[in-house]
Amino acid sequence: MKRILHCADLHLTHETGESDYSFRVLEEIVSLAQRENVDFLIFCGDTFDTFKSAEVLCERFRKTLKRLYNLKEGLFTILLAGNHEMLDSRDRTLSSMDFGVSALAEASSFKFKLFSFPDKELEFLAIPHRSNYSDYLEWIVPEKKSRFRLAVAHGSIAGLGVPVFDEEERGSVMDTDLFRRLSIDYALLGHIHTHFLGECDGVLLTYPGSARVWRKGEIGPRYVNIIEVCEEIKLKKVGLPSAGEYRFYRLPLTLEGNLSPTEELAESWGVNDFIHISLTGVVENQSSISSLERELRKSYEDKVRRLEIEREDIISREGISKHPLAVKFLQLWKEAEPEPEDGEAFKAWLRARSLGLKKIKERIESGR
Ligand SMILES: [Mn+2]
Repeated sequence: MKRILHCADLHLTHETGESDYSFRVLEEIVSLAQRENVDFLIFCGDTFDTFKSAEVLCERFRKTLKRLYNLKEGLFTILLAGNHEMLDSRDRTLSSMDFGVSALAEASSFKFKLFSFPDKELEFLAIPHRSNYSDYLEWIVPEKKSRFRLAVAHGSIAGLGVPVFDEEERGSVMDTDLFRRLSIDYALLGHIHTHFLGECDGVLLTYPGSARVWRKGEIGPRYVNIIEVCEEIKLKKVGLPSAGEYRFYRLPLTLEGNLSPTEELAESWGVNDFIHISLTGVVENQSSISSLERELRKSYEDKVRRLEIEREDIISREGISKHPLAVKFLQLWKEAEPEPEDGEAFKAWLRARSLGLKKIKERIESGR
């Protein structure tokens, strides 16, 4: 039985603030590779956030991997270039650097490359990232000789229903026909930051998702795939606690600028989490907001990796609560109060106050 650790989109960065965090996740991946006794460690693209990050962090990366080779004889590692390693590269290539990997796969050297391990009954077809793969019909790929052929690639897949995050993820699309045509049994992919496992035309495809929280909105645990190859191919996703989670809260304020009673904050938070709070609502004056923000920072800043408090969604309008429209609205709103135990209804009710007051503010200001 052979074992593979498949990770992607780690986005190691040299920028202060996230650099040590991103490396803690790499260290966890290396420890996991050791614990799972893997034969192959595959970095499926966007391992570095930019070309510059790859340059700055190359040595630190090599040193982090080094202990693995000492422990596992015959370990084979592939570092596949994604779109991010090409950012700001200005035609320079990764091959001028020593990452300490068994194979570096980038588009400047080849469109694809086959790595065969006949004794292990498997082969990898590495397809480094490109903006366009439409010439794949002309590729002359050697016939499959091993029992299993696995693709290692970085891009989106057309028509697979993979949840796409933004325009960047939508780019550089591969056709599933490419995998079928190249006799791929299993495609190990990077680029999409959400874990995904699917099948198309008999080809299994998987994205581990980003190995760390790279941007706002990447909710849920971060994963790598551990793949076992024996009679068949088995996959398990393994969580990365050091990556933490991204958690977003929209907290409605009262007219006086206090927090409304909502769910208990911080109950489920971990030390590696990125907490993003957006304060929202119509308030009488802004002055109380600064002290509220200070209070939130004091209570939670040391408990998590990163705390971001956003105030853009707050609208202030002095004396709004005295306006006849608002008085009437707030009276009706108060009458509709659901039981606080009815969590969702209660949140919706708090939201209704903000929305109603916003509308009233607009009316007052337009002079209607
Ligand atoms: Mn990425």
